[in-house]
Amino acid sequence: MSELDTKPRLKPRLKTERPRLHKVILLNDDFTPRDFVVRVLRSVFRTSPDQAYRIMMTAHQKGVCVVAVYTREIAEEKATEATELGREAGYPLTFTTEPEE
Ligand code: TYC
Repeated sequence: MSELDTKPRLKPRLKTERPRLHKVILLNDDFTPRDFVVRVLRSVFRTSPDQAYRIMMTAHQKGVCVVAVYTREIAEEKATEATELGREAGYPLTFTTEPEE
C-alpha cells in the first residue's frame, strides 16, 4: 500500500472529535520596531494594549511567543495578514502557525 492510500476505518468513531486548534506564533527579529509589533498585535489580534506589549516583550526576550489559538483557517489568515502588514512597511516581522498537541 502506498503511503498516500488511507486504510478504511473498520470501527466507527465513538466520538466526534473537535477540530484541532492552531497556535499563531510571533517570531522575534532585530529590525521591526517594538511599537510597530504592538500596533499589529492590537489591530489583527484585537488584544489590549497591555497584552500586546507583554506578547511583544516575550517574543523579544525569548525569541518566540504564542499570540492566540484559532481554528486552522483563521490562524493561517491572521498570521498571513499580520506578516503582510510588516512586509508592506518594509519589516521582516513574521507570524507562523502550528497545530496544538
Ligand atoms: N527585537 C525588536 C527590536 O529590538 C522588537 C521585536 C519584538 C521584533 C518582537 C519582533 O516579534 C518581535 N526592535
